[in-house]
Amino acid sequence: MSLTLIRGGRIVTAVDDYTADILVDGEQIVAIGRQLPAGSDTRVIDAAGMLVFPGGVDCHTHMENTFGPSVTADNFASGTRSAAHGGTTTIIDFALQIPGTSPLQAIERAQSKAASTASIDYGFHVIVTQVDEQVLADMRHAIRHEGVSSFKMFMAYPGTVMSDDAAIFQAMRMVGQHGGMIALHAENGTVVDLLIREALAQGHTSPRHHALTRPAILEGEATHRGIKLAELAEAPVYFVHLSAKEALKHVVEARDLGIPVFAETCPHYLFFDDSAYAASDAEDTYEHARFVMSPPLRSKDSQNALWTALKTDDLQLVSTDHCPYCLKEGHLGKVNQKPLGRDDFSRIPNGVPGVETRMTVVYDGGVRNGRISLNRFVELMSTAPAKLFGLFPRKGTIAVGSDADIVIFDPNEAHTISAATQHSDCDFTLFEGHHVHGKVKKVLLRGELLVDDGQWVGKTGQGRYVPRGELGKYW
Ligand code: DUC
Ligand code: ZN
Ligand code: ZN
Repeated sequence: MSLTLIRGGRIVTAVDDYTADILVDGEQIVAIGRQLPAGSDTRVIDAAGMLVFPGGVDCHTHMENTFGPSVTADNFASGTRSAAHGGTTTIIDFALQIPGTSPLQAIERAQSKAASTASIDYGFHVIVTQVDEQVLADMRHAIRHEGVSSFKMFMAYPGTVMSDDAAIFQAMRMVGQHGGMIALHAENGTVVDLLIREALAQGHTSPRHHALTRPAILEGEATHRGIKLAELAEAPVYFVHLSAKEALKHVVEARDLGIPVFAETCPHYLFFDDSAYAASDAEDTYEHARFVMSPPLRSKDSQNALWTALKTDDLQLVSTDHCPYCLKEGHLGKVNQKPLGRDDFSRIPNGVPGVETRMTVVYDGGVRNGRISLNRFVELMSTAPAKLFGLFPRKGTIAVGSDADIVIFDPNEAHTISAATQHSDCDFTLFEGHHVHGKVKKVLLRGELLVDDGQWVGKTGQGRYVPRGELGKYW
């Protein structure tokens, strides 16, 4: 057994804020108190003047995920190292059901990619692309026996991953009875598709047409429809990457009625808006491809509404949707990246990196700017995702008996974010040049140091699969 004493830090959880020592024995926290004694064999970490948070839980990442011809730029090795540097110690990634195959095979495939390469803990949602009786039975099995209790379904991308309303309803009805939850990508896919075809036919090929063909009203419509389907199915529902006030209003309305509706937003929607597309009309498709994600960036009004909703718990958490594609074709040998859509915005792979910057930018822009409290920050970054997705109290808090996933954070250290100093295999960050206060200094995963004074000291493969329990215990 190895003992570690984290001495004198300001421990912040979703509800607590006090200065104390944390004793870690092996993988877990075994004591919290003032002036805990250290034996000669105890490693002591001085955390005086530092904030001490539970490790971040990012429940929306795409490591080595394949969408059409493109594979995301981070695999589990690079992506989880990058996450750890940003203070995240658990991710929930995606396992894609290839139509005609079982969700259980999808889990097996995802497990084989992550098992020996992830350096932080991980779980999976299955992306369900086809529903029949056998698939429903396999989903039930996944909840009970595989630790996979959430499933993403797409209301967008017809012809590839989109599910129709009946399939979504069937899946919701089943998971609602068995402790699971459907996570929805809410955009009206067939109308978006029509708008894309019309834009291209008129010769509009530049990236800003990505945003123009995915209007907020179509996110609002799909969100409303998803809520109604969930209501009828008597099941909880979760909206991924909620970006628009037109969608948020339906979530707020449902939650006010006590319907179990949950939603995340992402840092890119909190810090960027659709003015980013303004100059992208001409030939310069390449640079503005960096802002191609789905849903696209929204209005300033939407952005303000998202911040308010984070404060009032109308939105429950901030995930990254870390779905990185490089700006430069061939960077680290990666192909079919953003330049794929140089002449046709609809071919630009949708997604941006973010797993390394999530905690820092939300701390700086949220806590330091007075938009959210420190406790709320921890809740959004760690506790709420752990509770919603069946990881709490093993993850998501600092408590005796919890995994010793701990972030030591200097609230005052100023630095400038740059892809050049990050650890992702992606060649850009949306936050390039942003000057922020607050830096992740040390990160422990189950008692092992991964990051020490900003330096990587972890090991590839030391992450572990965390089976998740049935959901609904903490709503
Ligand atoms: N949705 C996601 O959640 N991630 C990447 C692409 C998308 O449309
Ligand atoms: Zn999505
Ligand atoms: Zn995603």
